[in-house]
Amino acid sequence: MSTSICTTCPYCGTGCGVVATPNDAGGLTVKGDPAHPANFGRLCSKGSALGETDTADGRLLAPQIDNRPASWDEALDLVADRFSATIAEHGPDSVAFYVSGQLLTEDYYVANKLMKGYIGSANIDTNSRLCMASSVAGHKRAFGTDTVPGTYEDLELADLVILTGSNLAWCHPVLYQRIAAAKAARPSMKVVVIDPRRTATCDLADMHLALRPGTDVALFNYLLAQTHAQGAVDAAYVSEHVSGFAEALDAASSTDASDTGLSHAQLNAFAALWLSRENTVTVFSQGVNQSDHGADKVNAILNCHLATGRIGKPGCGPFSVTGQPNAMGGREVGGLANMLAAHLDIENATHRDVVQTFWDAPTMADHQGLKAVDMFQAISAGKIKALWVMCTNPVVSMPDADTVKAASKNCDFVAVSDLSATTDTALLADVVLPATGWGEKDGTVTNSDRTISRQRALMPPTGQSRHDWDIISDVARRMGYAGFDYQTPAQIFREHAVLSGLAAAYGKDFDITGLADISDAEFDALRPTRWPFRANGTQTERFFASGGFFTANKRANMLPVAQPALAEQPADRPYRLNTGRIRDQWHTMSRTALAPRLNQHYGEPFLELHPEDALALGLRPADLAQVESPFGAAILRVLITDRVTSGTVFAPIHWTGETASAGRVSALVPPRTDPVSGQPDSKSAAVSVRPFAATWYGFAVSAKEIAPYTAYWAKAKSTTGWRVELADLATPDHWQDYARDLFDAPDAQISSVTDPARSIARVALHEGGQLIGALYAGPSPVSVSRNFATDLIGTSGHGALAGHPGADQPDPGATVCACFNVGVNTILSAIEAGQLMSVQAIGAALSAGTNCGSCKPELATLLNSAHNRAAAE
Ligand SMILES: Nc1nc2c(c(=O)[nH]1)N[C@H]1C(S)=C(S)[C@@H](COP(=O)(O)OP(=O)(O)OC[C@H]3O[C@@H](n4cnc5c(=O)[nH]c(N)nc54)[C@H](O)[C@@H]3O)O[C@H]1N2
Ligand SMILES: Nc1nc2c(c(=O)[nH]1)N[C@H]1C(S)=C(S)[C@@H](COP(=O)(O)OP(=O)(O)OC[C@H]3O[C@@H](n4cnc5c(=O)[nH]c(N)nc54)[C@H](O)[C@@H]3O)O[C@H]1N2
Ligand code: SF4
Ligand SMILES: [Mo]
Repeated sequence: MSTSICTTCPYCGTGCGVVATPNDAGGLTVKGDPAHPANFGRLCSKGSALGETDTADGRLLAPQIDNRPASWDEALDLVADRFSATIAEHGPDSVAFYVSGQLLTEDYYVANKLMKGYIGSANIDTNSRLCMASSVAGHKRAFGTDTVPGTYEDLELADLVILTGSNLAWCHPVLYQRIAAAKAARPSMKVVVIDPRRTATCDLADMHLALRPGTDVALFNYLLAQTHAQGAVDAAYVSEHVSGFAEALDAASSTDASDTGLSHAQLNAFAALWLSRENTVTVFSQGVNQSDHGADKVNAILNCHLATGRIGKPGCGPFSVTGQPNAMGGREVGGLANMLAAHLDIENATHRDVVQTFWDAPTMADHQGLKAVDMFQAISAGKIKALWVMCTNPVVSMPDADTVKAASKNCDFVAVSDLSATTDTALLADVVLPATGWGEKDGTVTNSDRTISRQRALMPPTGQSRHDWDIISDVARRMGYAGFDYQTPAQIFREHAVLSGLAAAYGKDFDITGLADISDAEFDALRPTRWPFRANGTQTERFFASGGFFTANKRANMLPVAQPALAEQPADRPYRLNTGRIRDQWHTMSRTALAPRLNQHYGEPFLELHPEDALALGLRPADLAQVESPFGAAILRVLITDRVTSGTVFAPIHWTGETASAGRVSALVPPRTDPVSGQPDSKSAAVSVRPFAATWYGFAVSAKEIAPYTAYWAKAKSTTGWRVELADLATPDHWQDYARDLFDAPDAQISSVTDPARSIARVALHEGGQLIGALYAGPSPVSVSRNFATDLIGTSGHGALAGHPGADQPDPGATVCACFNVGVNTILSAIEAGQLMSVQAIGAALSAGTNCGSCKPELATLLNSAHNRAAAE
């Protein structure tokens, strides 16, 4: 009998507790931890697939130098030597670390200590710059420190939940489910979704405000002005605890709410809800943060909560939800280039002294380092000559990604710590260091509501991989620095906890001194703990209900914020490109794409396009679109839908050079940032869209991975091998030869049906009586049943040339429920046949939606569309 181990999901900032049990097959059985306060046993589709993604597939097993295996000694010496030599010759600011909100707190702490205290530069920035920087800046301006005042429980206690710029149903599915359950139990609770796009989250909404993108300030300024006009300001709270009310109100009153594009009726109804419900939580995320005025958007929201005193009380507060599992922990250790450890300020000489003395550090960075976008520009310009990337894939995720790619290629020295050597970034590195991954590492992460949880090792490291904190400490020692003699994560955690006490003495919020002398055994057993957790044992659930802000006068600041003028779309790039996430993939897919069932929801990069725009552009369903901006280009499958408004398009961020020929959408995004936070605006690139002039389209299934060289391809791991979408600008002369080449199967037996005149070809390849590959090609997007063809691989391949199941085997269609692999056609026919009226009824009939529940919003949409159709008939 294997014992179960409690750990934490490595994906979103919800920070769900997971109970993992190694099974006899060498894998893991994963369940939600019923005792964890983030999820109380729930998991979403990504969390429930952790057992499948935790594989040695694709893992880098030993360090690599210039693409050849090397010993740890050689690799670490090289990193240490190149950093030391660069610093000696060009100074500390000629080197940089680019790190990640997916590092554990202990890894992050050591990286920050090495750069800021020993190398003496603040050129350490993190992918949280692309993610949370505007919220951090907004919090600091309003509260004096980067504090998230509320807790998850507030989402359930609220009478009104406003979700703005957040697709919670897909991005924080368990929080969405918690709200959905609370609303079901207490229907008087209302939900408003503010998003230019009609997302899956809208299924829970009593009101969806599809505001014109980039007009959140106008909307929240309107709300503030209305709050005042209707006499709903909490005068006592404002007079005791807030500065800047009059100026903020002035700015709000002179804002034109019509900028939002919403009708008077919508605006009034929104204000009426807000005014009628004292207990309000406003959840915000990337639709707010990723903007060239993201910090102002944040402060516009905070202003409304401060003016009404709706903060820090049960069921009340502004709530910035973190994206990555340890975005919050990264902020605690000061992983951003403009922060010091433990929420201390890098501009403050006293704070710097405190940290330098505590670290016994030889030096201390005395000015801010370069923020992510500036950092890669400095690399481009040759000012930064040595870069170490840890736990992030900037060649895919940074704006202006092609320039980042060129910069990474041309930089004198690049080291990458990752699980795999084939990420787009690792491919360009001089040295790739194999890090241990989830399931192998030990340490802590902090989620969106300040709860610190343990990630625990479930198995030994894969190959020769080592923990990030250990790799960093080893390089530090090789650079000749004392102070990195760490043996365990517990030791690092204790140091971090002691430092938090010094910060608390300087009036900071982050205080975990209650854990400062935790023993190794207690660290091992640590249960989820919310900070602050002070040495005297006191904990703070919620901040600021009765003031106590971390500013000099202890008052919060309301800020006058103005809606920037709305940008005109240039005539040659008339579409505004919004980018974001899909339900079953995590970022650059290095882990989620390992689980076939997570690849079935969407199998290739796509572009959501409004029907009117599609008509004007001559794009039909499933055509390919060529999308361009001055910074780059992408080829994406067109998904025609009125979820987006005319003039705007949406593309997911997940596809990379590994998974598609031209799917890196961040290559289209300009390197334009918020001047306050330095966060890039990833949601508003101006792009042109036109049909991609394919002469043929294809779909292939293959037992082994193939490397197509068509102008368009996208590949995904399937249950039987690989599935690949293809298209090209010239049609092959000989389909059989082409197929042999594509599948790299010179000796396979071939059967085919081809019609050269119409560019139609169906080719099946067998080896040893088994189907090893099939290619379906035609002059328009091929309508072969993807699941049917996939299932034939490894069988005799009967029916492969037909490309669809016989009459007795209906095509299940695209997968909606990833847990039970239930397709859209199966669900629609069950709705029709069984007259199912509710999501629960679908669950009872097909099990769909009964495990993780992530597909429930889609089931609801299918029900609605089926019932609308029935009503219309
Ligand atoms: N499945 C999945 N979940 C994830 C992740 C993942 O990769 N996959 N990543 C995690 C991470 S790191 C993060 S940061 C979070 C992000 O979580 P979210 O912020 O919820 O996700 P996004 O899809 O980036 O963007 C949210 C919404 O902002 C909207 N939006 C765009 N422009 C505007 C605007 O001007 N105003 C408003 N109000 N809305 C706008 C978009 O239409 C989009 O629906 O998700 C986390 N969870
Ligand atoms: N256009 C556009 N661009 C965006 C966004 C957007 O909405 N639109 N969102 C932005 C946001 S919010 C974020 S957070 C970023 C995310 O973007 P990235 O951080 O670039 O994406 P990931 O795929 O999560 O990269 C993590 C890498 O770390 C590796 N890894 C996993 N675990 C470990 C570990 O324990 N140690 C080490 N050393 N490596 C590990 C993985 O294999 C992977 O290569 O993307 C940003 N980019
Ligand atoms: S909501 Fe899903 S991805 Fe996020 S922590 Fe929970 S199980 Fe993991
Ligand atoms: Mo993020």
